[in-house]
Amino acid sequence: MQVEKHSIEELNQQHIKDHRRRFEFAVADLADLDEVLQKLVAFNIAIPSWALGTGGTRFGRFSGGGEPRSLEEKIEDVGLIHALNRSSNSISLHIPWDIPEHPDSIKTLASQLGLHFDAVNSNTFQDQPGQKLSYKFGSLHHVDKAVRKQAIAHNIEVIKYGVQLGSKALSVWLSDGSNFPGQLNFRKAFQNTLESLQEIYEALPDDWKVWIEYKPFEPNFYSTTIGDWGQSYLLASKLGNKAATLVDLGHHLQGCNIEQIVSLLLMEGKLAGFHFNDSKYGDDDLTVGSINPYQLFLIFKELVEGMDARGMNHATDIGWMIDASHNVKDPIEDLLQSVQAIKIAYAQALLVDKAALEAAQNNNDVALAQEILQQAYRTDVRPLIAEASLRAGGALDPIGVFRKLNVREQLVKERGSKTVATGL
Ligand SMILES: [Mn+2]
Repeated sequence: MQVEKHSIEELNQQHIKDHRRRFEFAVADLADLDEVLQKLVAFNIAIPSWALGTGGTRFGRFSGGGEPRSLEEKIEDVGLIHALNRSSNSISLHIPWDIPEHPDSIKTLASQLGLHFDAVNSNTFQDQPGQKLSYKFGSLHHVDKAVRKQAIAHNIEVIKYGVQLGSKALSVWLSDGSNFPGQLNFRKAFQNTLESLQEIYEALPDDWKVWIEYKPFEPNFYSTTIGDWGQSYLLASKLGNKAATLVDLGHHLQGCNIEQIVSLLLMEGKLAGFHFNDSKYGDDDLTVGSINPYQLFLIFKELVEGMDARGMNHATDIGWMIDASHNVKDPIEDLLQSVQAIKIAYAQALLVDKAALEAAQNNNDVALAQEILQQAYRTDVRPLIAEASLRAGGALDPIGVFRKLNVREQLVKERGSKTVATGL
């Protein structure tokens, strides 16, 4: 199904007076309003193909109704999200969960919905039916060269799918690691990983990038071969200009200063992309902004400042993607909430008085520096996000429209109540 533009406009009209009043109040003191709104309109966040169904945990999975049954239906769902918020104009595919059997028709369907294809993701953390060799003890770092070769070939195959769809990046996350001390020679594991990545790197088209994601633990609980940003950065540096580090917010130990990592990776030109989610304990994959919105703001403050320092385009020079799992919420509502939270943090970061902050830092005026940051963070920017959505043809209140139009009920009618999307 599709949400008609006129349905969104009709519902917007019902709230336009309240919106205007809130908006006028919110922007009264804002000097560069047009610039901020333009940036908000341009800012899009990719939706991963595995986030459109209800996820599970290792204890169970409680699927909702009307989940997408095919890649086509997943693309339709991203189209729905984009129609509502005008901020989700791309989809990131996971191979082999979402192999495009007919790339041309998939591409056409996506472009009809105003979508393109973001990074493609490989998977060597599971064995697939009919697979010759097992990844039980790792993939690109494996002690057996034959296993490494199989994993390399898979990544090269994923690049080929991506080329057919117009993607420009391969995103690699390895679960390779060890569960017990003594299981692994760290140096050999790293060296094997590097050599495997070098072969994959050689297969990248000229205008492609490879994004190297890190994670400290899970599924392995003693060591992970690409466990932190240092290990990812080391690999990316040795590989070359087409390789960079991908930061997933949930892939850090508790208390880690993620904003500082982001700042330095940006400084070195090695921040490739971002996976947004939120967490309280570990890699919880919760809705963005649901647990620690202040941290998200501090990260965006570094992103904006660091990208401006390098003259980068906020919207397009870094890969922005949600990587979350929805166990108890409607996946589309959850994704709409995540995108809103990201845009709120981005807008607040755009409001930071950079010149005043720099002066406070140079004067060691610690209290003033904090005041300046929190002044931006405590500004209610929701009317700006709503105005940006309105100007781009989206809904003032995306979730409200999703509910008022009974979108999920219609999807259940179309697809059935016992559907299960591919993914974790
Ligand atoms: Mn991730």
